[in-house]
Amino acid sequence: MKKSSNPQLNKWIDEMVALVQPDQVIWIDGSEEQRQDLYNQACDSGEMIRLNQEKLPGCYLHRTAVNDVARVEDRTFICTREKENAGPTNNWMDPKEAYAKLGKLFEGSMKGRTMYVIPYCMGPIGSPFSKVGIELTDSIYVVENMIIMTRVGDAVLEMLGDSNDFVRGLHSKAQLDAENRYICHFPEDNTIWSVNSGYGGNVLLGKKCFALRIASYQGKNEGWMAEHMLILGIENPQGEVKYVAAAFPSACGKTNLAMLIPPEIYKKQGYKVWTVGDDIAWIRVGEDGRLWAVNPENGFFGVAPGTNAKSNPNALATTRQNTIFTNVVHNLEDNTVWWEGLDKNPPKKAIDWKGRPWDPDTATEKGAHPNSRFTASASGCPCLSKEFANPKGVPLSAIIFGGRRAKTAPLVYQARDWEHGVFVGSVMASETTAAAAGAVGVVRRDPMAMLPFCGYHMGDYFQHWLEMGKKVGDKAPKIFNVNWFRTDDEGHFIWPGFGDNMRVLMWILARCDGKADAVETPIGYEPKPEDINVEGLDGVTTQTVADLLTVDKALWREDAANIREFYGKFGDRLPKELMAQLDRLDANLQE
Ligand code: GTP
Ligand code: SPV
Ligand code: MN
Repeated sequence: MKKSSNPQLNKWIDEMVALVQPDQVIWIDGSEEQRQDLYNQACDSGEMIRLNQEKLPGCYLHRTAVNDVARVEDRTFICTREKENAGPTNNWMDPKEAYAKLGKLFEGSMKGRTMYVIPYCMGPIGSPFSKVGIELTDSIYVVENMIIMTRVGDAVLEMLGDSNDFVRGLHSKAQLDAENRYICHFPEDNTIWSVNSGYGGNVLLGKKCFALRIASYQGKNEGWMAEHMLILGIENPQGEVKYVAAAFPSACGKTNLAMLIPPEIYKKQGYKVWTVGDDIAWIRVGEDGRLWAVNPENGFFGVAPGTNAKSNPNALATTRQNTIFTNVVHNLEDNTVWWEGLDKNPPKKAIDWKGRPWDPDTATEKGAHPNSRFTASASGCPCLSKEFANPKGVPLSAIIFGGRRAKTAPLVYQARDWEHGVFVGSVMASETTAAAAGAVGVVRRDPMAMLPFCGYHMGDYFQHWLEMGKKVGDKAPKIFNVNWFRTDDEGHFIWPGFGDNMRVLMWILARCDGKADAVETPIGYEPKPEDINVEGLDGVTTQTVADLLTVDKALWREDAANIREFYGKFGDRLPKELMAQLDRLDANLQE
């Protein structure tokens, strides 16, 4: 059974085996043979369904338990020894109590089951910036997802060698008991324990648990940043590529922006967009003193509904091979998949995400869960950047924040400088989505889109942002805020979004190059409406853009009051620079 020559790793695995008591232990070696063998087993047991291999080669369908379809923020804990260090925005549990409580739930939870040992690497294998994790799990679904989302297998063990520097992740589906579902992080022990769930964000421990919650803590201590950001490159007709990173909350458009196809007016000039990442960025100061971003993942765990040949042809193409679909509609007519917003032809013979026969003509419920997802390999993405696996990453020209705001936030504005930009990120607000369990459409503060993912005190996190800015000085990326989601009185989105977001990116890049003007407003710099190109848009004019850029002072005053209340939570751990920024906003709004 023992396959590693790393004594610390072996010792930990022995302890975990004694706790969960599996019938056998299998090490994931990264071979295609083992991967196929596990798919076969999962299809035999019914855990996965093999889809039409002519239309969707290498593709599978999985349905989770109906009460286990999204991240569970109220059951997610940061277990620091001092409560204060988890901060006011995280749930906290004493590590001793958490180990004891979850230990009971883990005890014997793998009896009669196989435990898989997944050695995985976040970032390209061998890069000094990459980090190793080991996930122990009793779920083949988790194994197959981790194989797509990360780099796994023997090569990772080789990279780890005898080092003790790896994140210890333990996951068991246990009984999938929602009442005893816990996702606990022990940043001071490099450890993650997740029990009683089988849903992506709760169980693919390399993703949100490690690459954001644990890594944000590591980054603070080691002088780098782990952020909930997409990374994309925009190539101009001369072949020069500029990179931007953007932080939007869950289900607010990162995958879509990362895979954007430029509108015709830009395409014909020769502009191209390249995807480096769609969810997570690890950001460091490079040798040239600029900020460089790496995508630590190796695949995309994307929202299925709304993905179609018009909104996101690149994402759709990415999912046509070697993809696991979770909680979408099973199209029995040709053994493929369907979801709301794929096309206007829902299958007549189908099974819904709950596993029940589903007829689009009589159905009263959606066929696919709003948070149904695809797990697709980056290698299948037609617009994958050639820098995707560059261990140095890509240099950032701009950082963009954004969320879903029906009113208040304008289409785009620029922060006056880094410090103001940190303020803009820290006061981000967005309507909640189906990516997390709980109410949908409620506006909440979600600083830097990291509210559910920051592994330490959010006040210290803001301070870390300020310090990173000091390190890069005038080489810092310019900071912007966008909102694709303003609505009219009937609740329809005004801005066309998707590929047309390129029009806003073009102003952002022009600002970075010092080639575009701006208008100073109480909240920051805005474009002149005529500087957002609307050529070729149907029904959207420069006047529409002007409307999307309005700053309603009354609404903003309400927002500022709400920000002050939010800031109050952080007490003396809120950097004074941010309070000064808020005072300045208040003053600007009184004028
Ligand atoms: P996570 O994977 O949860 O982190 O989500 P994400 O930020 O990658 O969001 P994604 O790109 O998957 O988009 C989520 C939803 O927002 C989908 O239903 C999209 O169709 C919709 N969406 C994305 N971009 C736009 C846009 O520009 N305008 C509008 N109106 N909707 C958008
Ligand atoms: C998100 O919710 O931001 C996601 C999906 O990217 S999950 O991996 O479930 O967190
Ligand atoms: Mn995400």
